[in-house]
Amino acid sequence: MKKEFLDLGKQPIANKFLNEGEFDNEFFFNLKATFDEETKLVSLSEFVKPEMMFNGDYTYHASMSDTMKNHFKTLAENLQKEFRPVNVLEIGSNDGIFVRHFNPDTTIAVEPCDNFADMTFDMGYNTYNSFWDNELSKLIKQDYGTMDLIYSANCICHVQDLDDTFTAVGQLLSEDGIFVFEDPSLLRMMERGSYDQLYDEHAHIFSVIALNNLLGKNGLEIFRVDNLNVHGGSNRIYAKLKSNLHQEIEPSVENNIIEEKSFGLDRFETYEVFSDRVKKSKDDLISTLKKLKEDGKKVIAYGAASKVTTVFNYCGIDESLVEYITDTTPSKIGKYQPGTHIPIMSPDDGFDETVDVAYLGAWNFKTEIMNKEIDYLSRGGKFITHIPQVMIFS
Ligand code: JHZ
Repeated sequence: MKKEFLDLGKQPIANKFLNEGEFDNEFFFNLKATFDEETKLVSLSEFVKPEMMFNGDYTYHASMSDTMKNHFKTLAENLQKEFRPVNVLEIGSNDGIFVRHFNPDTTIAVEPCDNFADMTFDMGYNTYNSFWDNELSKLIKQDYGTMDLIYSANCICHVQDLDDTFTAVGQLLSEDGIFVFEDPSLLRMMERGSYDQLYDEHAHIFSVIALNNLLGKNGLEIFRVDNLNVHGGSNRIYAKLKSNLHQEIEPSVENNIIEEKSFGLDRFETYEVFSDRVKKSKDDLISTLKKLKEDGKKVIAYGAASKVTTVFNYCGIDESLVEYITDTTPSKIGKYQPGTHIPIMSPDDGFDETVDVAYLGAWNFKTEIMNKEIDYLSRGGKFITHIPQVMIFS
């Protein structure tokens, strides 16, 4: 049975940045999170149609950060060294940040957003401009045979029907093939109070406990879990076919499950406590921003991440508290944040000496940003965050 524990109010499509004149008739849905007592999976109570989120207007470019470019390069090298895969497929290949490290002759990209599918196609990869499902998996198997490595980053948690996704993976894997995927960690979200990991795209936030149940139901088995720092704390899951007995199950699987259980991720009460923490975070953020305003400070936001859409819409933050948001992504600049309609500017135009405090929307890139903005900090500029609790820092 699914039990609701968090209500983040009416929310728009987090990555649908608007042009002037597009504010009327904007789509909103109820963003609520549920816990499934049976599978222990945390999901949204209402799913948004995938075509409304992932289409030719999709704006999230994975390669906008050096941290992520290095992250995928290192991973690709390690996977090649350890598993020596020949046939490789990526689900949700975005701008090619991962596949670019593999041979285009034996690597397939799957990407539903036309603008990004065009990019990997132009890079020479066989690209299926399509959503991942059983039908597509069968078609690929017919055309190319089985895969030695199926990889996916920040994408499986977007998929609403996980049983279909996992059976589609299982039937395309070669006998010794591996399925590696990484998504935000539920444990880290709960520890850090990062409720902004919840938005339309994130249909689920995974615990290892829940994935162990769901993969197991669909003929797959986790054999390793890596805990990663990226995107506010993620888990990289390595899975294999249950019938593959060569690959040993490593202690990291059980260790993660033990850690999650000791935090209480398998109990509903833990989520009720989290919900109270989120309400307090909202009150603290609004009162801190109001105080800064009263003190005559110029406050902006740094990074128009999807996560900021959740926070600003949930907290009711508008231009009266945060003048504008700066972001380096060309397709976001000149547009307006979904729901709040706060303008997005290039950092070259908006991150100047008039700024007193910047809300760190891209808090998951804190180290990269602190290093980059050394001049801002040394002239007295400050940041504000809600992770792990609301605070101003420099
Ligand atoms: P960032 C997206 O989430 C959506 P978002 C998706 N659902 C997901 O799961 C994660 O990615 C992986 C900007 N920026 O990466 C770039 C600067 O302006 O946290 C981005 O617009 N200056 C697929 O949107 C935003 O911040 C900088 O120096 O929450 C960060 O968005 C840096 C480093 C980033 O993902």
